[in-house]
Amino acid sequence: MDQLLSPKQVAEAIGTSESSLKRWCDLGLLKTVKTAGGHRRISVHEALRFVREQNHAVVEPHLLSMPATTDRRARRIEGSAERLTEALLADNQQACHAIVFDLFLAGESISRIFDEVVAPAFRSIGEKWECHEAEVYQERCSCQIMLRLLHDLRSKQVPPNPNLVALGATIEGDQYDLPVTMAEIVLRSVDCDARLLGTSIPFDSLVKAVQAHSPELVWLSVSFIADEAGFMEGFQRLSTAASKTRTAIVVGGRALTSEIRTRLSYSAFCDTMRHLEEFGKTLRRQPDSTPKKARNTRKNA
Ligand code: B12
Repeated sequence: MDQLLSPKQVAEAIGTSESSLKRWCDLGLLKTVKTAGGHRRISVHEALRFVREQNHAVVEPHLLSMPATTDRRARRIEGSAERLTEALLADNQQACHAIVFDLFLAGESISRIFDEVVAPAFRSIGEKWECHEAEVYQERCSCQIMLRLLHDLRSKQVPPNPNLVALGATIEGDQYDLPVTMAEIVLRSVDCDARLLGTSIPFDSLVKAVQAHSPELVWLSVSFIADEAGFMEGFQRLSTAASKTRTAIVVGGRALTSEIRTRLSYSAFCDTMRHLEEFGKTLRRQPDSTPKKARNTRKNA
């Protein structure tokens, strides 16, 4: 269950007075719940949402269950990818958390943090590995650190609305779990109940998941294609199943070259997490009564 804080604790976390905080609660800027004794309480998710949206400084991050800030530069996107690369290669989990969570607290969109900080850091680790400047164990260890960080970030998000279900996966043979996990978090940031099924899932099993859950959306992250012909056939089966359940298919990932894409049938291709965020927002705008019908026209990007 989400941890609950008193108005005094939230006020201390952001360096303001308890009376100001209570006034913001009265104005409805912060949602509160009441204890059995009638006292107001604020969930950590809600406090974080407020801090991000209202651009409040956080002076005592630990009160919001956040890692301590390392330095003020960490609140800017510029230079963060380089700092993250260093911290990952040095196996410094604490510094990695601070870099990402500082940007999160500063109100940066999750998609921007992923596209402009995390992805470039891994690109740079890939280049260093290629030039023998980084060891394989450092690359693997960096993935582990980032996965833990992503799970932590996900746990800090406001729980999404359960009416808009999205399922995500990578296909059989594709072990790249960072981008597919990032997509889950990005979709949850736009109030989509995104659930990552996992990595390396055969198409036939994905078809069964679509039939069983009838999700609004399926996202696939494609970083590696082992067998192109098999991929094409499997994708076609998924696409057929998705059109029956009126499920949109969103694809992305480094292995989807423009040549491969022209032969696939999907609802949207996204180059970046930012594109996915924008696409996710449009799903929310569909009328509730006919959430899937309106998106039933498929177009290739
Ligand atoms: C980590 C890693 C691995 C790990 C992954 C482990 C894990 N748990 O995820 C493992 C060990 C599997 C691996 C294996 C290999 N790897 Co590797 N790997 C990487 C590395 C360093 C990072 C990948 C990553 O996660 N990046 C972070 C993500 C978030 O960034 P991204 O993929 O660019 O995603 C962004 C966009 O593409 C987009 N996006 C991606 N997916 C989706 C999905 C949706 C829905 C949307 C909207 C958007 C979207 O948004 C993201 C954020 O902007 C890359 C370097 C690089 N350039 O990325 C090499 C890299 C991809 N690997 C490479 C190689 C060579 C290999 C191996 C062949 C090595 C080997 N000899 O065994 C094997 C291939 C095995 C295989 N079957 O795939 C090369 C590929 C070169 C090429 N020309 O294809 C790279 C580029 C390294 C290099 N510089 O040489 N690798």
